[in-house]
Amino acid sequence: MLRRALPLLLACSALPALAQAPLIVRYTTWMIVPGGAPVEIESRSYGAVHSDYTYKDQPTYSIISLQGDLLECADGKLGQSAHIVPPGAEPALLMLQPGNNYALPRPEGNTYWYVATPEAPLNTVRGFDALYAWVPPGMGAGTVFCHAFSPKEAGRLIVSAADGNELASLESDFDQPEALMFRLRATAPEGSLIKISLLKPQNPDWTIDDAKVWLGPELPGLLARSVEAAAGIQAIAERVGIETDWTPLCDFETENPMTTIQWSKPVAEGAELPAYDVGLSGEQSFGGGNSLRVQMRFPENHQERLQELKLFTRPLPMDGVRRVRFFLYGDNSGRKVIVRVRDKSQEHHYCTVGPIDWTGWKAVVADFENATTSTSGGDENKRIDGPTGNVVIQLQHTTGNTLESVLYIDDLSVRMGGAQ
Ligand SMILES: [Ca+2]
Ligand SMILES: [Ca+2]
Ligand SMILES: [Ca+2]
Repeated sequence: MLRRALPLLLACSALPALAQAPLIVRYTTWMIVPGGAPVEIESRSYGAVHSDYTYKDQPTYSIISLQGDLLECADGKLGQSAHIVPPGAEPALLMLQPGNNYALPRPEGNTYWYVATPEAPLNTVRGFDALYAWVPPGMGAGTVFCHAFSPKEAGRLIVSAADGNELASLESDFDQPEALMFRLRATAPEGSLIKISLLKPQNPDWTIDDAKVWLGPELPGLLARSVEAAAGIQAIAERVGIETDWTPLCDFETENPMTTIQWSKPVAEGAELPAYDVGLSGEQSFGGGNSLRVQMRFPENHQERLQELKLFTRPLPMDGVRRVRFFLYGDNSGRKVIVRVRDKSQEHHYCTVGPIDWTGWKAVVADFENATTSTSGGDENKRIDGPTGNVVIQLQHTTGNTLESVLYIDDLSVRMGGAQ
């Protein structure tokens, strides 16, 4: 027993020491910091570290309440440290804007978080040993993104379990954003912590410098410097409107919920193409061992400018849906994804998600609350009324897209709780 526990204890005791070095951030980076606790922000000029160029950008630091009100805006001086105290007792957002120069924020205490969402990535310099994220209950996997846009600047991205065991890693130049997918070895009812490291690449031709890091939209986009602070991510995520309680609808393990599959434009009787083949498959999966495989094929002389393959689920339990989420294994085909929900009154709600411009697993989120959506028919109350509804995944082919696609869909869930 002791022999098994000892390496774990040692691994854990080594973590806080590593976590103390201040992170270097650049451009615009957001944090959440406790109210009333001072934050020391060191400003470092790019020119002091690199001999090739000097930037005159002066730093600006803003404190914004969790409700979005600007509380304080401080102009820093390049090369000098600033001392900022968020007013009040409530946690607040800290927007760091060192421009092309560097900021090294050091909040007092351990309980603070870096924002790392697709919209507000963490802009790091020279990587980091350990940042901790929280994987909500019910999620057995997730994605971490990195983009080190400059050539030759690269990194080794590693995701580990909280005990230090590596789950996934990827060394790349990250010239384009790339996702690293990880699978947890075990899930817990209260969710799981993971450790993310961005280290110097092993390839001797590469270095580590600028890199944007963010979490896939299936994870609360917050990173902590300590395990203790990571344990508080759920509570703070909910306060800033990051939803952590999704309702799973289909896992595509044993049942194919797509009961109707059709083209938007009629295909001539007996025509060989366009054709589709849709069914459960073990070739790829996000959660579990299976997913829904969707193959579509078009003739070379395809005449229709637009054709859509529409996949209708059977009626699924839902009411007051605000968001629909599923995982899509993309093929970079450029086909557009539209998510429709048909509510109990036959009101159709449409949300265009965008083109499939990625390869591999990625969360697709149709935000019926905030994104531009349209409705037609039904009771016209613009609410996705239950007790059941059908999710329709529409894959739009346009002239110029590749003629053949194989996509995979997994883990469909909804976020409910709409008004009324
Ligand atoms: Ca690069
Ligand atoms: Ca599955
Ligand atoms: Ca309705």
